[in-house]
Amino acid sequence: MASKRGALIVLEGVDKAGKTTQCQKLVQALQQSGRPAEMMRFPERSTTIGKLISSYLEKKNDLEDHTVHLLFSANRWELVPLMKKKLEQGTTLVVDRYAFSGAAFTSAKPGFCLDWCMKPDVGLPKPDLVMFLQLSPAEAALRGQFGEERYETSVFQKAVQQKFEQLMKDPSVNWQVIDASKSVENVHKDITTHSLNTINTAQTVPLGELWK
Ligand code: ADP
Ligand code: FDM
Ligand code: MG
Repeated sequence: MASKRGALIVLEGVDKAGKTTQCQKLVQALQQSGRPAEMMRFPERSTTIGKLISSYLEKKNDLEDHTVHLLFSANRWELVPLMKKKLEQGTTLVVDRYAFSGAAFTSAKPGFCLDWCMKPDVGLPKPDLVMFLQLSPAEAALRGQFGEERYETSVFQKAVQQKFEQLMKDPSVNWQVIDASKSVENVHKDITTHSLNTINTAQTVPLGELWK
């Protein structure tokens, strides 16, 4: 019997949009309703590559810009066998950032084009749904100060937002823009509705390949 695969669901958005909060709530809600679900995040800081990335983000070491871009991508590729296994077993994966952050953040740096930045992630498992948590810089500022990590400045975040907007024009990806300015509970309701629809339809179509 062909068992039903899980769905690959990604949350993207700028700093403080509520990605981590909502990934956790979605996984909890899916599990409570009897649907196998697990959270993943990128970067996954626990691997050897992830530790290099983490210390780069914490500004404990510097890495050349192309090099760190390829490490972020490698950090996704190293998790692909596990992701595929879980999806095949019927577990829905709820992922906090993915290749879209990869392309948006690096291409916001001087001297990088979006096209080059997307290349290393071509062929990754394609998300069945990518929800972009939309929040204005003013509203994000109300949620607290920027942290100490690399990229956490308003100028850079605005450039990243513009790159996300370019990526969202790609009709080969199932983008849903979510109004992240609502309350945690109301954002959760919107995200749950989209996710349940996707979990049902993912069972009838094979997992795709990103940007191919
Ligand atoms: P991200 O992972 O996108 O950076 P977080 O989930 O860490 O965002 O949330 C950033 C901050 O904003 C946290 O303090 C969180 O409690 C708060 N927050 C998250 N969602 C909302 C919301 N809908 N309304 C108000 N505050 C929120
Ligand atoms: N980031 C994340 C990248 O620059 N490239 C990537 O491929 C990914 C997945 O890492 F500033 C950046 C985005 C953000 C940081 O922060 C991760 P969080 O708070 O762990 O999401
Ligand atoms: Mg987060």
